[in-house]
Amino acid sequence: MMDKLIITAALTGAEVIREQNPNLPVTPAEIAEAAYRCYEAGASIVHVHVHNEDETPTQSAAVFSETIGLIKEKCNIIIIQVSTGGAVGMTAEERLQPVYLKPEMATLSTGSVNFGDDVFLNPPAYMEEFAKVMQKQGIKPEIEVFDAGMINNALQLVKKGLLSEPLHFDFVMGVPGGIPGTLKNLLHLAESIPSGSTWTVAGMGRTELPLGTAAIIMGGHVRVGFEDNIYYEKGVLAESNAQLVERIVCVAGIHSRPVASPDEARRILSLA
Ligand code: KMH
Ligand code: ZN
Repeated sequence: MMDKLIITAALTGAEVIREQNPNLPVTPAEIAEAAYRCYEAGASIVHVHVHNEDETPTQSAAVFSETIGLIKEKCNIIIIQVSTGGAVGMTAEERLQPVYLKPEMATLSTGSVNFGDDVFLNPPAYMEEFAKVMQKQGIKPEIEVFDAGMINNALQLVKKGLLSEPLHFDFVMGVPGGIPGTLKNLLHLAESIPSGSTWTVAGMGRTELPLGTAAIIMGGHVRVGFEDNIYYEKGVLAESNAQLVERIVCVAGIHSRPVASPDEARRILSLA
């Protein structure tokens, strides 16, 4: 029997700007409104990145704190997952700032990967430090897997006592430089994690819908949103993050997979 489907809304990302899609939420108030609309549409987790006023990405504790406060004012129930990936080129200290605000979840990338023309650096020292801080703060990490070897890196952290099972993975597929977003690769990743783990898939661009559909059928979970994909269909920009959530809820319905509420997601993910 499959768990109910956990939908994560990745509302905005470090690499996306309003010029690419005018419906992108940028300010803390816009991000909070988008989170609420995604919750209403069926999301139980919001993955949060924030921006400066000039739209550049930031990991500033002040901006995160304002944004999280506004999300909670609008929607106290949704699970907040902060990004510790931030943007390429940020230091570990910069990236870790939102973790000290004690959100329920935070991302933990377990390996370095080429990222377009850049490199997203996650050497062992970063992974260990990030995992330690999350463990100390009682935050559930979502292990971000941009390529297959990153699963093994996460298992090394388990061996070192820095991560505890059950693990929760996010297969981030289709980043230029990372694992391509094919069904064969998704099957391989899903079969490579320890039994008892949970997983979600974030397919970049046009892979978002087919990989999300596969995850629904396979018993995984799904992430959608403007961080990963700004289009509704080829050449048509999405109107909102909520529109992308609504579509995946519809696909889940077609496949008779009920959608989890935030509290059901907390149980499925063994959140404290
Ligand atoms: N912006 C990417 C370099 C995460 O949120 O944890 C990293 C990223 C991953 O977005
Ligand atoms: Zn992110």
